[in-house]
Amino acid sequence: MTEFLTIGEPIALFGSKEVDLSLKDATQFQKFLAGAEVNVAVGVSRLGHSSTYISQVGKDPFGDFIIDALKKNKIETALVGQTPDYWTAFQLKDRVSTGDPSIFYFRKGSAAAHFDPNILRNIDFSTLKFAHLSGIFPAISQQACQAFTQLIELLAHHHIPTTFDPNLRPQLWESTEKMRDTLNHFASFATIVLPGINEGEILVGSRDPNEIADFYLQNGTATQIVIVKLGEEGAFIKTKQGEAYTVPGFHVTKVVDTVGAGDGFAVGLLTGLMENLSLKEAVIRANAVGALAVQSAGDSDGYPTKEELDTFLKAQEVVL
Ligand code: KDG
Repeated sequence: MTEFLTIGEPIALFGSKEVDLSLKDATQFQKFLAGAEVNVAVGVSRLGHSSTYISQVGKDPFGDFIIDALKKNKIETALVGQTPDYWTAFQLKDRVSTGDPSIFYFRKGSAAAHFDPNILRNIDFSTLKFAHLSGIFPAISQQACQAFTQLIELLAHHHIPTTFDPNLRPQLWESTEKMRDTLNHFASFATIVLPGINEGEILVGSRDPNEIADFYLQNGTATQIVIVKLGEEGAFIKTKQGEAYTVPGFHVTKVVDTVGAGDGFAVGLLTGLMENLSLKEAVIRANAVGALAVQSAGDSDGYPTKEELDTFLKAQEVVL
């Protein structure tokens, strides 16, 4: 009985504490909860909305750590299976003074990749206001991709609006063409499509936000809104009704870690819409959560509580 639902692969993340040292040489790591979709569940829950996460972890210390972390973040774990047959995924991330960190995954054949589709039978759709989907889960295995398709059908059947973040992970796909065709197909079922500008270039073949938006608005009968994430520049929004505008982002002076900003954007947007903010206000909140996210080391550690968000917006002289 929650307002929000997402499905994904959770990952135990070991973030290096040593700035500008390669993963080969780093010796000091801090453990975090990670995974694009779980990040969104954490942020949604932190802003006071009940949230369900669907996945499967191993019966191993990382799996226990993840279930514990979900519970600490008040996320419903009834639909997180735990299997003794496969390991939970983990990843290493270095710490850089500028740009994006490098990430090394240990996830092939993971417990989530062997997701048990029977878990989907126990979803309670009755109180759901939104579901968030990303292009990572269908990329991790054929089995996950089939379950993802099944979930999309169930969500459509229950008329649950969905956001879709392509979240390109080329290393998980057999080819760029397969990635592009599959993700554009899944995007066509989403109410709101959330590509980043660089992802748009790969998926649509254009860096023009308007052209990217037009592609997705024409691609899917379900798609009502496309929001192209422009990083620090903010976001370009276009609706099926033909409304189009850019909402500028917030300037951040000290970036600690860029990973998790896109998921933070989804957090702000989804919670804003669940609280009946206008689309423009929800995107301002999305930019704010994205800006707060990059100021902390873990993926989701910078996501704000309602109070922290209000303080940030007040300091920026924004009233929502
Ligand atoms: O968006 C953040 C993710 O990149 C990170 O948490 C790990 O899910 C992950 C992935 O596949 O990259």
